[in-house]
Amino acid sequence: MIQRLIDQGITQFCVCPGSRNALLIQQLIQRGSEVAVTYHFEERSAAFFALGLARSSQKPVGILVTSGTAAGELLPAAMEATYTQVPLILMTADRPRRFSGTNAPQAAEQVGIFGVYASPTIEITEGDLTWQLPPRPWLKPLHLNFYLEDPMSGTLDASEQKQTSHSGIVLTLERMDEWKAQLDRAQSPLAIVGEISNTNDRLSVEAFLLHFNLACYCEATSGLRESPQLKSLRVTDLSSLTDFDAVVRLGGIPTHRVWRDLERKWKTFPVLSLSDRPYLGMARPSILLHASIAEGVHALQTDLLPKKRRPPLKDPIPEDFSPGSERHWMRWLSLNFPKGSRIFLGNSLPIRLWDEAATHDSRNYEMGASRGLNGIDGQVSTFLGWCQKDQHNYAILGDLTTLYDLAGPWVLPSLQADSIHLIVLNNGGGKIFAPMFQQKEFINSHHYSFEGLARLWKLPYHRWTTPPATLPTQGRGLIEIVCHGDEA
Ligand SMILES: Cc1ncc(C[n+]2csc(CCOP(=O)(O)OP(=O)(O)O)c2C)c(N)n1
Repeated sequence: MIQRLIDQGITQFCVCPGSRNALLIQQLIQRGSEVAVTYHFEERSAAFFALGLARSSQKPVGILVTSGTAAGELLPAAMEATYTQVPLILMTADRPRRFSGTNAPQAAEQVGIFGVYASPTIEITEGDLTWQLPPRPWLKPLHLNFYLEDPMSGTLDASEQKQTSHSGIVLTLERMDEWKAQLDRAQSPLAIVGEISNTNDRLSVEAFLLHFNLACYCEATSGLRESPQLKSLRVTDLSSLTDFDAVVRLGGIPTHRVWRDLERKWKTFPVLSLSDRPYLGMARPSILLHASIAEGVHALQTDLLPKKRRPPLKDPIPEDFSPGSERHWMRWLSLNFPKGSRIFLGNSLPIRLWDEAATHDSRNYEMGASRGLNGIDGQVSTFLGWCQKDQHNYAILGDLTTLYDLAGPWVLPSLQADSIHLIVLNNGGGKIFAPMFQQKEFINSHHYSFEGLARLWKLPYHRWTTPPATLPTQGRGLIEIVCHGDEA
């Protein structure tokens, strides 16, 4: 696909790495000096950079981004390019067509996303060589949407490759018999609890899990991760599902990698979801009961028989992560925030590492995150909007995530909340990619410090390389934690 663009005279590219567009990036890297590539992490400014480059070189420039909100970030430059007829090629990676409408992780509706500010989307399936760029001049930017398989999931069989829509079923409360029947048939189901935003739903889910003796993995945003009542049912290690024979998803789409692995690796597992959002979260067969969570669990409880209680599972979370590692910091933070704090988790490693390493002691934290499309954009601003007066508010964010929203703290003087801290886990780049992609281009490594950013926004600055005696609880501040990144 990249060669096809080169053959048609496109040799300048601006690239913002993600896992979805990895295959195309690897192809660009392999082309060496045949192509001129710049690497960025912030899609909106990368697109404007591409605009300037195209204007000065008078040649088309491809801007390649990953799926989700990354694609949406190209819109302002596309608008400008439309009215000035600058030749931009908006290249968005996407999950394969069968994920359309599912809200599986990072799956958004990208066809036509730029509306009137791009020509109709050219949809390209992996390996498809039948498409052509239209002849120039282009009246509007071109939009190429590439459907790419998950590079981490191995090869697909032919029928999966051809599938153009998901194979799931969405039921309402009145027609939930098949859902119940499948849960009844399972001997040893595992519940995975994703985001649940209100207390009433949380209490209903907790009662439901207890009533059915369901082994459960509760993510931070479920509000049940530390529930003392669920202690004997809690599963903390999902590296294998061999102890289970079905998955019940309650609440939002889970963050844990195992959810994606259900797509292929564990594809024979029945998956039953109950959520107040109408999304299956996967393309393979599964059943979603789309209902208010409290009503859904109530309806299930009246009909089903409890499962046999499993033997209590050992809590395998070690307490002794290597000092300086990100997990070590997560654990330390989780033990040192004042009880009842509001904690916002950034969308890269922080949300995953919290689930892996934070204490399970009940400290009544209110957890926040943006898991609709898992973007790293706008995280500082979303956190600041979410802060509450008379509460301790903390965000834990990756370094690129923080840099993405440099202008976010502008709003600070308008906020009433007194206690606001931005905690930046500075591991020198997008280290979430380090285990998957060896090439340095994916990481966007840097050696920047956040001291200047704190000064710009008049925030007291703390730089930690080892845990301090106390964690600030009053006032506002930016805390830069310098971590190894060896844990990614
Ligand atoms: C808007 C947007 N662009 C790109 C991505 C793909 N992406 C996911 S994580 C990540 C790197 C984030 O780096 P950093 O904030 O430093 O966190 P770390 O990976 O080190 O935890 C990127 C680019 C995304 N999720 N959202």
